[in-house]
Amino acid sequence: MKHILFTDLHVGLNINNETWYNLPIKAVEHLTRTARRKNIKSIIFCGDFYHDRKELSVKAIDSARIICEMLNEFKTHIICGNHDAYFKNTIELNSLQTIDKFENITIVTKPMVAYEKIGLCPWSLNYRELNTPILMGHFDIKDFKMNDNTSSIHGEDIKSFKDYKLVISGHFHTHSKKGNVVYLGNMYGHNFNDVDSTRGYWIFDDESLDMEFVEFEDSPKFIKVIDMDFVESKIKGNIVKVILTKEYSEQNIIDYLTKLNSLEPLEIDVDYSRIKIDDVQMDISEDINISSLDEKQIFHDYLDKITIPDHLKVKTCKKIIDDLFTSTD
Ligand SMILES: [Mn+2]
Repeated sequence: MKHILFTDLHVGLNINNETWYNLPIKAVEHLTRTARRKNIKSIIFCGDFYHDRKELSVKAIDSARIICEMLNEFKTHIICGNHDAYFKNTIELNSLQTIDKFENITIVTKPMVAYEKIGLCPWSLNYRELNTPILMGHFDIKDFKMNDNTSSIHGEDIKSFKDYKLVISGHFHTHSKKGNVVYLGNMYGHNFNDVDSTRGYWIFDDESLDMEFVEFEDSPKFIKVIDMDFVESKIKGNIVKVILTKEYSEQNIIDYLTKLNSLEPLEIDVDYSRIKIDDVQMDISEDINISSLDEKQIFHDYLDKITIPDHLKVKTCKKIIDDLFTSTD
């Protein structure tokens, strides 16, 4: 039998932004279309349906309703993840109660067996009683990739799962595989830890244990642009972080950002903090006694020797220095 597997929707992520409410809806539209086309009857979700553990916005609840109405066309299991639970170490109080009213959707808040061979286990509960060849859940296992840059250092040992033929998990958002354990990876990147990576969902055959990846392309990508070096086709609809490492004139930066904006990114964020200002070599002969110089004069000399950005005037800078000295007199 075939199933569609997906995980970590995090409905309600980036609470004030319409795109982020539409994204999980578009993602589920995509996978339900695939299920219909391939005549797949079962959908299993591996945890973290909602994003915020403490409170849900009206918009998040409404997005969840739209998503569940689509999933209800199939036999769907939604496993409770850590983000769905109010407390860290127990899922007793969880937000999935808001979607526990659809005829064909089973909310998994206790370990259970589905289709005779698949054990389903929510966050923080004991899976060991599930004597099935396949185990799915929301597990915290050591030494797996958490995102594109870091791996988990805490969590359970992979050896605890050795009795299962295959373990499939949500929780870490980057896809990875080690031994008999597979982390699915989420449907779309959530932040700049997810730069340039491919995201989507899986078609799983519970007899052959084959997993086929289906990319969900219709999501904003996180793109980093260093200085002014960018590929025009990568900007549209994406979240762009421009990291400036060199000095540019104000006009230069305005022209550049206007050009970038005309390519219709979803968001642009400019990081000015990494601009390198060249070390200034003061040419002071050894026989000058600095302490004898006027402090104001030292600043003026300094300003004469350095190259300041085009949009600043040396004269204005000197005036500011003078004013500072006057005000502290
Ligand atoms: Mn998650």
